[in-house]
Amino acid sequence: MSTTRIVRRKVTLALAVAVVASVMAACSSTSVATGPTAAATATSVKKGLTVYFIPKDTQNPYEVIADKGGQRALQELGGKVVISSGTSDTAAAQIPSIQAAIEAHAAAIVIAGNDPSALCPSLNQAATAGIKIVAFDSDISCGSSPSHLFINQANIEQIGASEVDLLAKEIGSTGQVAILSAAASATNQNAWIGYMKQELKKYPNMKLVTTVYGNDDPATSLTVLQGLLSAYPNLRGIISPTTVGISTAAQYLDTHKSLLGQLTLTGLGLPSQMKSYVHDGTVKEFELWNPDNLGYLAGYAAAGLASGSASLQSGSKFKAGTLGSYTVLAPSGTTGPSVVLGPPTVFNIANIDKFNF
Ligand code: RAM
Repeated sequence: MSTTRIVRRKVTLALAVAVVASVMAACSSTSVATGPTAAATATSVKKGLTVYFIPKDTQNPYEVIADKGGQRALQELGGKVVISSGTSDTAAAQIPSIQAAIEAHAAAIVIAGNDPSALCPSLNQAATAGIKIVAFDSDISCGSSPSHLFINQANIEQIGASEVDLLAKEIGSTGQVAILSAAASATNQNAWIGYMKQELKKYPNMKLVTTVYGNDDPATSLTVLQGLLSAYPNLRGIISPTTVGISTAAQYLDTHKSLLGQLTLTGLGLPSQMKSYVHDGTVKEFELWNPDNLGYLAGYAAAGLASGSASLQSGSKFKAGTLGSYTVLAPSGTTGPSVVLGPPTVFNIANIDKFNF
């Protein structure tokens, strides 16, 4: 029998066992709440939990820092994290990691969605096998199948609007601007871009000419950046709402300083990657949150959901170690139950040396 078939049989068996177990649990007790909006039933987190962290890819330094935060959380809780993903930002590259989590009988999956809907069937399979689903960084949009908690880095509208405001301030609210994004299917970038477009309405003299996609790959980001610069020689500003895009663009501008007389770059960046460009004047201001804290919060949320000490119910609270207590927000728009880490920080020459991520 081929390996694939053995694996498939194992998964089917595991799913059947999980379904029987959940039916038995539902039948044997009426006091245990099992629905997606069930209130928290336990007061502490179980030890020995395995949480699969599935980042957008395993090579993006931002995702690596976020996963380390998750490992820190599970270490504190007496559990462990398995980091698994592909090397390109596609849903297809993440699906084998979801299957691996199912086979390993993980307690929870924490995933950064490379696509809002393409991951839903696999995640549904995981949820049916009893695995709790948490999205972080980039949300999934699966309706109620499976239900999940989104750990949001910061208010979506605020991120989008503030990036436009930062650029407007630097270019006197005038001229052609462009966006250098990550993958075209990335939920987080697309949500922020939606709010950037709304905010741009406040600046009638700033014109968004195009959005290009570097797939969070430095080489692709550089290629699309060069294409952008040759197609729009009068471009005044670039917003790159991705740490990979902004660092690639900053590196390019650093070696093509003549462009700086006309072109301003801002967006979302890691202070560690951007420090030298701020010091030499290539970039003035950009923003971000602490990705390590994002992963840590997601780790606590996943462990809490798997233990029954956290729930998806609006207004319910759970403890996230040194970060303190967090409250689950009610679904709003296309976002289901979520938790927000906190407001982003704007970095510039005055504060950039204070940050180590
Ligand atoms: C990149 C990724 C990630 C995003 C950050 C700001 O590293 O696209 O999803 O949150 O940038």
